[in-house]
Amino acid sequence: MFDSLSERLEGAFKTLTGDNKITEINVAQSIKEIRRALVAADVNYKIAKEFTDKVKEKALGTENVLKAVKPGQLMVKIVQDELTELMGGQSVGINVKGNPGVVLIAGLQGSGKTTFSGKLALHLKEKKKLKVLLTACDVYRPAAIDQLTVLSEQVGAGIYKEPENKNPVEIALNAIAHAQDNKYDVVIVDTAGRLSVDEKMMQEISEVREAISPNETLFVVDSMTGQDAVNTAKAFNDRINYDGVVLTKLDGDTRGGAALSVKYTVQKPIKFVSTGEKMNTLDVFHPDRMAQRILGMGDIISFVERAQDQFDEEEAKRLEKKIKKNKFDFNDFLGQLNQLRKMGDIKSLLNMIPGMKKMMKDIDIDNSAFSKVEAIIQSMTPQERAQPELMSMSRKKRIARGCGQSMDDVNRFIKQFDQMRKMMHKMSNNPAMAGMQGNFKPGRGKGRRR
Ligand SMILES: Nc1nc2c(ncn2[C@@H]2O[C@H](COP(=O)(O)OP(=O)(O)OP(=O)(O)O)[C@@H](O)[C@H]2O)c(=O)[nH]1
Ligand SMILES: [Mg+2]
Repeated sequence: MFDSLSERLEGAFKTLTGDNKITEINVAQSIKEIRRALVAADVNYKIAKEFTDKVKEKALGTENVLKAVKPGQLMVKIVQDELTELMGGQSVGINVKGNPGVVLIAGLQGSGKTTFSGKLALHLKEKKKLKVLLTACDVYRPAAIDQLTVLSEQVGAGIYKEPENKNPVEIALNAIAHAQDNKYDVVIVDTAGRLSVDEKMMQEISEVREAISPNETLFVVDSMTGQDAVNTAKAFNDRINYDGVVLTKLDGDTRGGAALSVKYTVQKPIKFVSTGEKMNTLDVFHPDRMAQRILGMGDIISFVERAQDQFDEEEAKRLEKKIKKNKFDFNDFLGQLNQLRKMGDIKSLLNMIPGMKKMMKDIDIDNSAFSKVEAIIQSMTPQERAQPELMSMSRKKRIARGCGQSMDDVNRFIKQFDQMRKMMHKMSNNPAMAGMQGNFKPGRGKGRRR
């Protein structure tokens, strides 16, 4: 997710590494790079310009206050704050209170409406213990009804459909009556999409909206479509004044423009992001965590949350403690790998772990990518697994022989594990600083001063 944006921003901060104070001149170069990075990520020029103007003002303004902080670190912090702000600042939840609560789903064809409807049903059922009824209001494609029916079975939600009825307003109203009779807490209304914004679709969705007065109208948009996504978001908002945005397909090769500029453009919060085809790949959107991810700091909080869904709280707490004490060991790592396997969509999960993105960069990630690492760990003695700091050259040689991997592989893995462990430890004690000192460590830059 957002790989090239992350890399370019990192480059922008690097231009400041050799300097020990912020000046008009060195900031200008960095700012220019940041702007370029945003524009390359498909953020509209005007938004990018306004963004960097703010960053510049803050950077020059804080110069005297924060003498102790290196310019590169200061810049990262400012950009992190501004990115968070740009994406909405606070996370905004979904309101489904009602008798029943009603959520209307709108968006273009293929944006991921039906998939999201299923995911939201699962989310509400598991996180809020609600009884959910999915309603098929796509009256144009019979297959759409089947698709939603299959999803409803998968996630354990009810389904309401009228295959013969071609009137979405009637179907939606009947669904709500059915929900009241059958004690459903929430009705999710999945609607039809069109290839592009057109009058007929807008008319239909606004009629449904007026008839059922939903608690929430959510606009679903494919983040892969960049600026187009933002334009469509605007067209829909002008017409149906929705309550929130759902960004889908963030697991793909998306540049990030939609996530960064949709809030600014329509002034509606992004409420959820979707990162895969499986039903458990939905995340509540948190602007601050997304900013961290973009800056290559990972998103350990979301990761731990997902982990908590998978195994018990005790285990998550135990890990958190170990990370804090810098005692995260190879057994924990192996345990995590096994949990990940069960969760699917390994790649997007891995990106949440600080440092993991780099660690896995050259590895084609599928389940078999882990076998190498697992073989290495399995060749360690129990003592070595529990105390990574024991690792020595002779031990590594023995491990390499034992698992049939090359010495290089073993060395690399252990080094990366070490880095990851350090970074997780720092993150757990001070998230902002860890990111700065970790990924954006002033390194090869000339004239590095302490
Ligand atoms: N990789 C990925 N694929 C997704 C995601 N969300 C949906 N898809 C896929 O995108 C395709 C379209 O998804 P649908 O949910 O059918 O989209 P829709 O908006 O309901 O489409 P129409 O009903 O035809 O308008 C399907 O193949 C989904 O599996 C996502 O977050 N990530
Ligand atoms: Mg659909």
